Amino acid sequence: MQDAITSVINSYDVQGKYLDGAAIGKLKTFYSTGELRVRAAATIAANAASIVRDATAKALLYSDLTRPGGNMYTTRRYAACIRDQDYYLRYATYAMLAGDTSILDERVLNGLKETYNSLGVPIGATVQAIQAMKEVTAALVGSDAGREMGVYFDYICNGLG
Ligand code: CYC
Repeated sequence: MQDAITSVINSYDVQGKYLDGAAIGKLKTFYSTGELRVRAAATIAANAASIVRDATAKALLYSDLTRPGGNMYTTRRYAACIRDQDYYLRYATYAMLAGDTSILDERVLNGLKETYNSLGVPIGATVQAIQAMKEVTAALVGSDAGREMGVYFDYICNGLG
């Protein structure tokens, strides 16, 4: 896993270069948004269950998915779906704190699409649920932090697509 700082340093290290203006600019942006990121992560942690609940209500409930034959039908599958959304929220929050997507590639997206396809988990509905979490989260943490979280929610959606 990388973060915004190690990603800059690693790329300059392989070139054997000191940081230049572009690198310093990236670090400055990351440090100057540090307070925003930490505050957003604390708010999300304190409200995770309600974010998942509201997004589920917005995107998934009372649809074909929750009726017999749907992928969320039976409490086992319903619970797996809630759990998956909680994974996406938690890992998007980690990635937002790190300012880097590598944790999503390594711990969430690796093999996920194949797993979903083999179990018949609908990817379109999953993307809708993640987009609903993006909206609910932005309403909770404000537009700046919401936009930053949106980068990582969208990254998960693109990785599933
Ligand atoms: C299942 N979701 C799974 C499985 C995995 C994940 C590996 C198969 C194993 C299991 O059932 O636990 C996802 N596991 C992850 C992820 C990580 C991990 C992301 C990284 C931290 O370790 N079904 C729907 C909804 C959607 C849904 C649209 C919720 C948004 O209709 C999810 N995922 C869903 C369901 C299953 C599942 C219902 C169970 C499918 C089945 O067994 O039939």
